[in-house]
Amino acid sequence: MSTLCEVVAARFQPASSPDYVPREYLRELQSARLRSIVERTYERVQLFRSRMGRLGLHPRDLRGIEDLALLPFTTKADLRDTYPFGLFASPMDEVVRLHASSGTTGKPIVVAYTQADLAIWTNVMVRTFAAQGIHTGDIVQNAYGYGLFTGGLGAHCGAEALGATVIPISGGNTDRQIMVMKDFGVTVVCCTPSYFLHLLDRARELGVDVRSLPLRVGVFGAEPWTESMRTRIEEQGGIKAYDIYGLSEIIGPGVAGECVCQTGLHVFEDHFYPEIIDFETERPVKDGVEGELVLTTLTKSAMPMIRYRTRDITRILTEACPCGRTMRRIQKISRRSDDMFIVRGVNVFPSQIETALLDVEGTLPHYQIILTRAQGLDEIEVRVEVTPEVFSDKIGALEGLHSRLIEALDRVLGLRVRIRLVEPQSIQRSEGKAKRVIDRRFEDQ
Ligand code: DLL
Repeated sequence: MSTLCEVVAARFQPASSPDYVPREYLRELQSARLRSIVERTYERVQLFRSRMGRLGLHPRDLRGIEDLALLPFTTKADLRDTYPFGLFASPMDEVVRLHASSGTTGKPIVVAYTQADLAIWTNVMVRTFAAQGIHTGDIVQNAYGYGLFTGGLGAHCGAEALGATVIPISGGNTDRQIMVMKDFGVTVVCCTPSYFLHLLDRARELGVDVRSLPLRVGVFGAEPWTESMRTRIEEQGGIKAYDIYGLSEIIGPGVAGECVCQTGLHVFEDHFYPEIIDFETERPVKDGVEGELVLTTLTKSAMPMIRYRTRDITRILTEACPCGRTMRRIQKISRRSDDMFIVRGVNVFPSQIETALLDVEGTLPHYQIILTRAQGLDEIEVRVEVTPEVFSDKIGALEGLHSRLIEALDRVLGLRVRIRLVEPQSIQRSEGKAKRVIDRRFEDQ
């Protein structure tokens, strides 16, 4: 019997779609596009030209994609240092849209699009949605924030161009989201995974059974989420939950997305070339090895990014995807190199904590990590919501859960962590990206 993936692969393999181009052809295309984007950036962006100069490099030295690693990196600090428009490669009268995202200091980083860039963005969003089985006739509730954040408008233009019906509801006002979902017959929802969990909780409180609604697909991204979280979302929402990845510096959502096989995110390699580098040596690693994702935009005009250091940690998957797409996949991004924190000498990633918590029966996927320092010693406390059943049960159930969680975290982190079990709904919900870590260690210093 055919698997779902094979059926879909057979049905949706239009010869003209770039998603299925033979790899040899793709490589030629990537090489040609790289040469031309490097030339453009060299001519128009002072920072890039001077870096190339320092390395003794000229665009004509570049043969093709095989020489990518010769080129200098670009970082978030470069965007900060050239704030607001210093990395633009198009004159302002060709720039038709600006977005912004948080920087490492008080100022945001600003990104720009020409008409052609917006068309590329729409194209990759259409391909993402199509790969997730979304089509004309679907009713898409777009609860990503509209505004400077790229999530809202990115998903909006893609869903509209695909031919679906878009509800541009933006983030927030959860009761209204639930009403709209129910009354408008919504079939697809786009938002952060943490916000969707909040929406599910609130729906339950309002007596709305999301499983009985026509909703069938969720397109979740903008923050890391684990496989355990996916299982909860799919079970509680009665939907298929797909991952979508992107970042403002590269284009916004639509750099990569899962197909119905849910085995990694296909990178739209005809526009964004992925490399994985080793943190220490900063050299590219082989496919399959974990490291930091570095992306090069091959086609964007207004703000080309050459070897942009995303800080996101992943690896390129080597096996072919059963869906038949030739675009390589990256593994779900579980963490960033810079959300790592160090407690008593131990490197900790929030996602490790999340996975350990969710593997223990009786917890809810709402948690917060609080870091404090007492007499020079770091303390880590994890506040986690427990299910109403556990919470209303005898004290024994809470105590049992408490020690199971301590053990689970000790096993994963090798650290004694303080656990505070809190009642459902007591951790503040976010309408966008969830704030998982509160670091108070340096407040009084
Ligand atoms: O979050 C773009 C986006 C909007 C992606 C909607 C998906 C859906 P920024 O605000 O610039 O852009 O944040 C980019 O968010 O470098 C990752 O660390 C994180 N991120 C984005 N998508 C995912 C994901 C948007 N699917 C930063 N999984 C990135 C894990 C993600 N992390």
